[in-house]
Amino acid sequence: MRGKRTASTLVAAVLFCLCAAAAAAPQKEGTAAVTWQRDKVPVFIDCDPGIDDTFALALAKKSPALQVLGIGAVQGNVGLGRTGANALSIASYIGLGCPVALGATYPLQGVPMGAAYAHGSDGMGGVALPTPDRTFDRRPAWKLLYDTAKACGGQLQVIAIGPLTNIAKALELYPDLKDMLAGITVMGGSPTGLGNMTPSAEFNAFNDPWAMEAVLESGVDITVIGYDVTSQAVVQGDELEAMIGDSRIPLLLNGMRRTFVGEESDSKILNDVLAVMALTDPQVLTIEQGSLRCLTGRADRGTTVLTDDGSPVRYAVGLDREKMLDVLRRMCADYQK
Ligand SMILES: [Ca+2]
Repeated sequence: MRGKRTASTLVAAVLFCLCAAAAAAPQKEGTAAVTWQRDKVPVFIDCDPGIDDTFALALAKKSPALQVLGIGAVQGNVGLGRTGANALSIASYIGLGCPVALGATYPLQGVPMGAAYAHGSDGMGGVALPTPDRTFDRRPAWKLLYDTAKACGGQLQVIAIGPLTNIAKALELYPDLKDMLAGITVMGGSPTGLGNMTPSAEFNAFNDPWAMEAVLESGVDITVIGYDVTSQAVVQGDELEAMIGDSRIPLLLNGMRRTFVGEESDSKILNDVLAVMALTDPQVLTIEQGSLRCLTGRADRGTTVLTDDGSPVRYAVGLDREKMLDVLRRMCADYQK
């Protein structure tokens, strides 16, 4: 039960932050075109919320360096019906007024491999999200990505924190897209071979290794934040409670203890926040250059390997956890203003 309480604490903390944001900022119409502020880096976030996706979206919203212009949802942690609904609710609650579009229901091959064991059957650990203030954008996620990239004149950065199906589809459907993107930062794979789905395969890469390989070989400027590094992004429940430090937390916790499903750990790994920090707070990560491929065989599905024959990518090799916590503390403080 202790693990349940701690995991709930993390979700509660984010929802507390979201409540504060919702109270502070009026909601926007989500399907309207968003004007890009030229002093910010325009980003498109493709996600499968997901508890750590929620942290990543919240961090991107609060970063003064970024402007989120579009969000795509993809099957992943749970099915698209839930990841999409979660993305829409989270976006509207934190005041991200950009379009939110539904993407792939299936990986490029085979059937979805979910992670309800880690995120609950609803992807959010049983937390009741608020009713969104808008509907989904009518375009599929890959079309929204393409249109957003065209509008940004080569400046758009993609942050991909779910299986890469939507991104691979976009690159295949729109061959000129690769020349319109400034870069893609991927939370996925594991260059040194530490897995969380198999001994050597990370979840997003395992879910759709065909899409992962297509993105790695796309020719776009790729940065990979793999599980061998994100697995160090552990946040203890008491650390997050200290970040929040508000008396409203116990009330939220009480509500969620009744509904939370899963988690038997005192801590949570916030994999996805590092893909945002790679753009906003690069001092958090140590990055090297190399060449990475994603294997798609029956026995090695989703295993990423450093090779000499792939396209060049940057990939994370180290994390400064204290600096990561500093960024999260700053984010939480911003949501309480
Ligand atoms: Ca994710």
